[in-house]
Amino acid sequence: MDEAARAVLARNDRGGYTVPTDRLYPFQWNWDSAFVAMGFAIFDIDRAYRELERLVEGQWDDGMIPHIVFHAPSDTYFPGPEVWGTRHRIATSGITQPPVFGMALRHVHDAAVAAGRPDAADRTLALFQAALRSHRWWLSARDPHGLGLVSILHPWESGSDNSPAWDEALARVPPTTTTAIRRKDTGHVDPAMRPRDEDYQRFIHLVDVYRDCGWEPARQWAVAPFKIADVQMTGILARSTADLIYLAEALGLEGERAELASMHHALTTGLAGRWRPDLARFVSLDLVSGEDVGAPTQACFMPLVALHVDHTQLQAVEAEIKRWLEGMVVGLPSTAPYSQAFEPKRYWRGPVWAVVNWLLADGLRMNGALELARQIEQSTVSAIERSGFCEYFDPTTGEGLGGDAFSWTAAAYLVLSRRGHGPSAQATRP
Ligand code: 9WN
Repeated sequence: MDEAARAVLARNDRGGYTVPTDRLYPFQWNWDSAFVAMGFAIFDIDRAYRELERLVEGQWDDGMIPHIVFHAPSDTYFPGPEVWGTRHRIATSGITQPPVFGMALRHVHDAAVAAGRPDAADRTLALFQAALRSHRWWLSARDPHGLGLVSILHPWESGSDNSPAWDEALARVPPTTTTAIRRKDTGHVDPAMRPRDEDYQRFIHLVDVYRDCGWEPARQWAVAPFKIADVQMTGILARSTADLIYLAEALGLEGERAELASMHHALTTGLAGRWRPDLARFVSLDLVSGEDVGAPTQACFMPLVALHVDHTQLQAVEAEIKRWLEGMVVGLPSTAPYSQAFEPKRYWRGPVWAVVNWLLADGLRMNGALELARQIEQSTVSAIERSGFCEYFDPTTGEGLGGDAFSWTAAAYLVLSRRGHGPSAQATRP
């Protein structure tokens, strides 16, 4: 399996960057590449750095790291560069994705130092500067009012595209578009598993609106019909900020360390305020309606990757997660099985993603819930061993679904199959 996982990464390598899978996703995706870099770090540190370096080729002058970098043309994906109409020196999308980058950089750096690589400090430093610029962008562009929570302006930014968490907010977005919609995804995989046409109309409506703003953050913020202060995004950003603090210390960058520490304080304070004891989870905030996002999805537990919760919170979260795991062949479902929105095969409305489990297990581990963390990691590894390196899994059957030979599933296998033994099994993170 280990060799097969490496073979998946080799097969999806397009020259220093890795596509998530052939044809369905033929470009470089932001958070996919961060996970992939951590997978590469296990057996090829140079290639791990390359993955992040190639992603940063797409970084905008304002600091944003886009969600897709279109390094080479392909006609098997919609929407392509012509729809985004951005003006970076190489073609990119105009939105971003969860900033796992900082976490990945720390992981790659630690592997490089452990291997005694002489280029570790220089390569880490260049990527650290890119990561810091992107975190500054997050705070200024996506938290202009200082809530300590960063917002998504498009469901694609969340990485959990048609999660029930966005249903109410997305329903307010008109389904009209000036761009002709020519979906390619439903030609590659079963349409019953993918977002519906109506979802795509709203997704593209948002792209039209932001393109008309010239992709200028303040204008987008002012007119955005979809604006959610997201606990998953904020949790991941806060976690990556902690990992950048660790790197600033390792690199002897005191000014940067202090700046990151103040970002970290703001984000963890913002996140802590989103805990809802009656629900035993964290909730996002819809900034258009002013209301909590009540849908029970995996995002509600993601703050654990960044926060040290108290004993009562941890007990409540563990009990809630165990409730979601009841009767499932593989957990954690991306939507609670008791929810009316639960669909075990449809994109982000129930299926299990290996990389989500990777983050959640990390968060549980960091908070001392080692047994539950191990259970989630081992069930992920077993699901992959049974069904292969597919995009995601049906939690009720363990069936592998979506694209196959999927890069981040291979990376998750490489990392998670090594957990449970040795020092990495302990609560290690900042
Ligand atoms: C849109 C590549 C990406 C993942 C996302 C996942 C899916 C794209 C799509 O595929 O999104 O970005 O077209 O469906 O939802 O998390 O990064 O694997």
